[in-house]
Amino acid sequence: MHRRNFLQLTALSSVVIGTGCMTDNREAKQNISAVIKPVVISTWDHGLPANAEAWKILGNNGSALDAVEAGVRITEADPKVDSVGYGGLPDRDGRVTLDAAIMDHNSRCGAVACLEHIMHPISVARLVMDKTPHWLLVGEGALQFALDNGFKKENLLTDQAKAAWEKWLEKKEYKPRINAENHDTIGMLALDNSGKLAGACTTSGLAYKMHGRVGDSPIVGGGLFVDGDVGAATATGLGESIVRIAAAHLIVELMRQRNSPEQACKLAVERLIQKNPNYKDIQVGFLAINLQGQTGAYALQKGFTYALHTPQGNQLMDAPYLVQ
Ligand code: SD4
Repeated sequence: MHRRNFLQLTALSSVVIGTGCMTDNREAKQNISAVIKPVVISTWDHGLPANAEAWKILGNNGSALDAVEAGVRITEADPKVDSVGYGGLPDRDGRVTLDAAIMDHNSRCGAVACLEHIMHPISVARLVMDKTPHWLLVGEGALQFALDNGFKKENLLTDQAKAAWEKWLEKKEYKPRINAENHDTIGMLALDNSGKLAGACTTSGLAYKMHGRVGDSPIVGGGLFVDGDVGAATATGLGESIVRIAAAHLIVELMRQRNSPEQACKLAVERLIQKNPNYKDIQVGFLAINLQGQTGAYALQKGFTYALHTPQGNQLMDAPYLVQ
């Protein structure tokens, strides 16, 4: 269903969903007739099955934190999604390396970066948050921690991803790629029935990157940020451009200044353009949610879709974008 139709549908119901059409604080305040919850929003079309999984928890009064972890695990295990978990495209040495982060309502955070051989980096990130005094584990240390905690060592390089990498190698470039097309990272944000927020972000990062390269997704404040007093945000797209503006943190701070989620995402895209002279060659998409359950998105270029699940249903939406 298209965004416009979805808006018509929600307009018929008694709640008003913040679509981000609101551009100032007074309007934003006036349009909040009820808190919408639970709500879950996630990047790209594979957000639909991920949202559906999260909804099994949210719809049963479960926690946003459990919901976002369960939701993105669906994408991590899907071999058809070539930018997340199993089936992810490898780095230029043929190694699948994964980044993930999770945050709760109280801004507790856990993350892993450059983790190999583990199907569900998001659950390792959750364990880093819950069971260690640290927030981020990387590489061998992250793998060791996962194995010590019962995770299985697996081969995550599917035949299809291997074939794509071998084809890439034939060009004999062996250059890390900066691209606009490989950006199916899943970022998911949820508000549960008790009014608590959480977020998760998980990715195999840029295809054919240098070994050891880490993007924005596991970086708190870059690809993910949650502040239970305000809202939450997540990012997809070229991590190197996203961290230059600490995008997820910026978006949450813009919501703190009473911008609607969509307006906050749009302002962040504008900032990203200012700071990244190569903005025409890249893609970036942002998602945000606030404590009222209003959601919003904005992209740099055309083509960013996201999935929104409210009590009215699970819908695919086209994000507005800035560069025509
Ligand atoms: C990264 N933001 O590693 C991620 C890329 C992405 O699907 O969105 N990939 O830079």
